[in-house]
Amino acid sequence: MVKLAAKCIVAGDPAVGKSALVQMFCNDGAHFQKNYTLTTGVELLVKTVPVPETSDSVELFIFDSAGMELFSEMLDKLWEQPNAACIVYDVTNEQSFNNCAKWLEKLRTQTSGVHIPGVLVGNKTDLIDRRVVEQKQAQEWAETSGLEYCEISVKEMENYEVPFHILANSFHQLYKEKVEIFHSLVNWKTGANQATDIKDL
Ligand SMILES: Nc1nc2c(ncn2[C@@H]2O[C@H](COP(=O)(O)OP(=O)(O)OP(=O)(O)O)[C@@H](O)[C@H]2O)c(=O)[nH]1
Ligand SMILES: [Mg+2]
Repeated sequence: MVKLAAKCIVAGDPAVGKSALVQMFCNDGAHFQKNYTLTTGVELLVKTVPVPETSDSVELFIFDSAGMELFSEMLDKLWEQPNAACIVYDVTNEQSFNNCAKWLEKLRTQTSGVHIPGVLVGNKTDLIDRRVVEQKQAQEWAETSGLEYCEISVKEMENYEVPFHILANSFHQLYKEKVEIFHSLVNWKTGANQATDIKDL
């Protein structure tokens, strides 16, 4: 049984539903934040996510960040060295989708080129008549940007767990790959030593 810990940044424009999503996920669907309370810095929430078909788990340290520029400029220090990223937009707000590129860029400056698992989340799918960002368009952008993609409605409690499960699974997968590389290096080194011993006989 392995217990991993990952720092997960939640980013995106103001009022797209980041805090509503994080609260809903961490409260196991117990509460939907109907009123908008602007986040002015970062709120840290912690939740352990089990990895399917294993006895392993990932403890997610979720950093729910302010979307408003005035506050988001102060986030650099808090965003240092993330292990996973969740970029949220509102499917009824085109600007919030276009700005995802800016959020991704901001996140990438924190990872110094190291690949981290990321997911693009289209929220508020319950507002069917007001939708302006099509799924296909967002999915294509996510793919070309190296992100997973999902659509959710926090209000309707639809798929609100999916982004964090995707991130936990991807983080766990990366961990397994690193362990395999480590084992193959150890085996290679042991094999190389044995070959040297035989040669020395
Ligand atoms: N219709 C609908 N409204 C939602 C949904 N998710 C969140 N909201 C509403 O959107 C508003 C903004 O939500 P927040 O979670 O506070 O937004 P935020 O992204 O954290 O905003 P900042 O903290 O300013 O960056 C609130 O009134 C929420 O109730 C959803 O799935 N559907
Ligand atoms: Mg917020």
